[in-house]
Amino acid sequence: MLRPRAIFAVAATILLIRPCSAYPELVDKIKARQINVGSLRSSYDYIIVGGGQSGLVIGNRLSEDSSSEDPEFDNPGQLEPSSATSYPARDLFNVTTVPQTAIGGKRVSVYAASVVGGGSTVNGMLFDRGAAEDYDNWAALGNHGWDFAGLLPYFRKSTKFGTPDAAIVREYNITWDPNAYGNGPIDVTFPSWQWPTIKVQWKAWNEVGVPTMTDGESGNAFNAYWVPNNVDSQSRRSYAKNRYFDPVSTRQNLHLLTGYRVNDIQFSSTKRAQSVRIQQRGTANGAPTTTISANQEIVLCAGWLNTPLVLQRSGIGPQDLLTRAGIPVMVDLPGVGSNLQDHPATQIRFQYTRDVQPNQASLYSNQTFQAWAQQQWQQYRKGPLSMLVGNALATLPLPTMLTTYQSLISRVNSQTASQYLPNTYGAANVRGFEAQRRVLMASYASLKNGVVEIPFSGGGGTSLVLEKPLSRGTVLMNPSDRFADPTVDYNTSINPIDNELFVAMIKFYRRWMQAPSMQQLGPQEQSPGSSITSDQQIISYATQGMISSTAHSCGTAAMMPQDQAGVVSPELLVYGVTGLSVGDISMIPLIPATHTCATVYAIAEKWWLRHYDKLHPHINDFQNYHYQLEDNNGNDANHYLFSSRPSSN
Ligand SMILES: Cc1cc2nc3c(=O)[nH]c(=O)nc-3n(C[C@H](O)[C@H](O)[C@H](O)COP(=O)(O)OP(=O)(O)OC[C@H]3O[C@@H](n4cnc5c(N)ncnc54)[C@H](O)[C@@H]3O)c2cc1C
Ligand SMILES: *[C@@H]1O[C@H](CO)[C@@H](O)[C@H](O)[C@H]1NC(C)=O
Ligand SMILES: *[C@@H]1O[C@H](CO)[C@@H](O)[C@H](O)[C@H]1NC(C)=O
Ligand SMILES: *[C@@H]1O[C@H](CO)[C@@H](O)[C@H](O)[C@H]1NC(C)=O
Ligand SMILES: CC(=O)N[C@H]1CO[C@H](CO)[C@@H](O)[C@@H]1O
Repeated sequence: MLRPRAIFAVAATILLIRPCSAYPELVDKIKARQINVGSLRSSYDYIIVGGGQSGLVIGNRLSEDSSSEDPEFDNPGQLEPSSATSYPARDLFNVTTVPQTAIGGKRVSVYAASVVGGGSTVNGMLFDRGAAEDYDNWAALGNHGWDFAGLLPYFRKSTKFGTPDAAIVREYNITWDPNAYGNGPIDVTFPSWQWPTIKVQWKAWNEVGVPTMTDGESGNAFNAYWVPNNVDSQSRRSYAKNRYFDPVSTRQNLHLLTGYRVNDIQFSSTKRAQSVRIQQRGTANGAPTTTISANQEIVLCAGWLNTPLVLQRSGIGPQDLLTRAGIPVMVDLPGVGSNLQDHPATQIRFQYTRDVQPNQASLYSNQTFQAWAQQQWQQYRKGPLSMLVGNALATLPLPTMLTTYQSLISRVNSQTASQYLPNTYGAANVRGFEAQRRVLMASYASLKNGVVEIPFSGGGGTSLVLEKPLSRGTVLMNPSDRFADPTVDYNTSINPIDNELFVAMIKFYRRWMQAPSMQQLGPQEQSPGSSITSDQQIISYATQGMISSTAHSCGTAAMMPQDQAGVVSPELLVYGVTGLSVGDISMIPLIPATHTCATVYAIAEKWWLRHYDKLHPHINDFQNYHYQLEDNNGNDANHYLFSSRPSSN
C-alpha cells in the first residue's frame, strides 16, 4: 500500500534533537517525531542542519535510547532495485554548474539530495570503501585518527553483512571479508544474479596484469574486486532513513522538521554558535523566519552543496566573498566552498559480437528470458531484476596502466600549483593543494591505490571514472542574493594531467578488450572508434562526453590545517568559533577512490564518538570504551554499554 509521500515533496530538512542525557529511562515515549514548525521548542541541545544521510546517523546516535520499531512513510518505489538508476528530480536540488570551459563549455548537473535520508535515499546503492591509502592520506594531511585503521571500526559499526545466495557465490566466485562488517544498521549483501559474461571479463583483467582482490572492503579496494550493495536479502534499499531514523523516530528527544531550510547561524559575542534561523523552503525571502537555539552544538550535515553555503551566509568563509555580499565577517576561512572535488567520467562502448547467453541484452531481446526474469522477480525477488548497478570494479593503480608513470608524476610536481587552481584561491588554498599534491603523488606511484575506476558487469561499454583528479572547484554564494542557488564550478579537467589519465584509461581499456580470453566474445569498438588514436583525438573524445560529477562531490569544508585553508579540525569543529561542527561529506580533504556512501556513514559514526562522554556521564571509563570500540570487530559496542547502564525498572 502506498504510504503518504509528503516527506519526499519537501526539499531541505532540519533535524533538531534534545538528548535527555542524565535519565533517558524516565522519558515517557510518545509517538514522534515529524513535527510542524508550531511545535518546535525554542531551544534544543543539538541542532542538526540537514536530515540527510549523515544527519540521520548523528541524530540517531545523539538521541540514543531504548526504543521500539515504527517504520513509516517509505516511498516504496525508492526501495526497489530499479531506483538505483533513476534519480528522482523532486528529491534533488535543481542546480547546474557554470559552463565548464575545459570540457566543451557545457553546464553540467550537480547531484545534491534534498530529501530525508539525503543521498542514501536516492543513490545507486553500490556500497564500497576506498583503499587503506585513501584514508591514510587524510591522516597524512594532519588529521590524526582518520587513517583506515581509525575508520574501520565505524565502517563496521554502521554495517551488517547478509550472506548472499550460495549458488551464485559459487558460480561466480564472489568473495568478501566477513570481518569487515559488524552488527550495525545498514544491511549489505550481493544480489542473487550476475551476468555470465563477467566470468570472461574477470579472466581478461588477470591476463592484462590486474589481479583479483578477494577483500576489497578491508583496505584492498584496488585492482579488481567485488562490491556489494546496501540492500537486504530481498534486494530492498537499506539506507539512513529506514535504518537510522525510522527505528528511533518514537524517541521523544528527537524532532525532525521537514520543508524548512536553515538560512544561517547566529553567534554570541564570544563567537559561540547559538542559534539557527529557519525559513520555509520555496517562500520568498521576505517570509517570516524562526530562531531556534542550541544549548550544546550545531552540526552541519547539509551536504557538500549547502554546508558551505550556510557557513558563508553566517559570515564564515572567504573574506572578500563575504564583503562583496555585505555579510559581516565572523571568521575569514578561505576554505569554505573551495577544494570541491568529484569523480569526472566519460563513456566508452564496445560491442560483443559473440556474447554468451544470456546477456544483458537478453532482457530486452529474448522474450522467453524476459518472462523467466519477471517470474523470478515476482515470485522470489531473485534473478536479473534483483540486480542493481553491477558488483565489480577495476580500480587501477597508475603504474599498472602506464609504464611512464614516473614522468607523469614529475610533470605534476613541476607544475606551478596556482596556475591550474580557480582564481578565487588565495595563498592558503594553494598551500592546502600543495600538501594534497604531495600525498597524492605518492598514491599515483603506489600499487595499492587506484587512480581510475572501471565498473564492469558483463557489458562491453561502461563509464570510465577518474578517481584522483588534480582539478579543484568551488561552491560560492551569489554575492547579490545569498538565497539564490550557489555558483558551482568543478573546473573539470582544468588541469591537463587529468586528461592524460583519461587517455591512459582508454588505452588500457582497449588492451583489456584485446586480452586473449576476451577474444571469444568478439569485442568490437564502437566509440571512440578505432580511428581515434592520437592522444589529442582521445582527449577531445573524452572531454566531449565528460560529466563533472558521478555524485561524489565533497571537500567544501575540509578537514585540513587552518593555514592550509582547512575549515574543520580533526574533531570536526569549525575553526575560529565554538559550538559548531561538520558531520557530512564536506569534511573530506581528499576524495577517496570509491563511491562515497559507506564512507559518509563511517564519518558520521565517528563524529558522534566525541560526544559519547558528554551524553553518557555514567560511563566514566571513556578511554576504555574508546579502546573497546576500536577493537571489537564492530560487534556493536552499544550493546555492551547499554547493558552497563542503570536499568529502567
Ligand atoms: C543521485 C546520487 C547517486 C549516488 N550514487 C551512489 C552510489 O551508488 N554509491 C555510493 O556509495 N554513493 C552514491 N552517492 C553518494 C552518496 O549518496 C552521498 O555522498 C552521501 O549521501 C552524502 O551524504 P551527506 O550526509 O553528506 O549529504 P546528504 O545525504 O545529501 O544530506 C544533505 C541534507 O541536507 C538537507 N539540506 C540542504 N540544505 C539545507 C538547509 N539549508 N537547511 C536544512 N537542510 C538542508 C538536504 O535536504 C539533505 O537532506 C550518490 C549520490 C547521489 C545524489
Ligand atoms: C530546474 O531549473 C530549470 C531552470 O531554472 C527549470 O527550467 C526546470 O524546470 C527546473 N526543473 C525542475 C525539476 O524543477
Ligand atoms: C576464484 O577466485 C580465487 C581467488 O582469486 C582464484 O584463486 C580461483 O581460481 C577462482 N576460481 C574460479 C573458478 O574462478
Ligand atoms: C532465450 O532465453 C531462453 C531462456 O533463457 C534460452 O533458452 C534461449 O536459448 C534464448 N534464446 C536465444 C535466441 O538466445
Ligand atoms: C569555468 C572555469 O573555467 N572556471 C575557472 C577554472 O579555473 C581557471 C583557472 O585555471 C579560471 O580562470 C576559470 O575561471
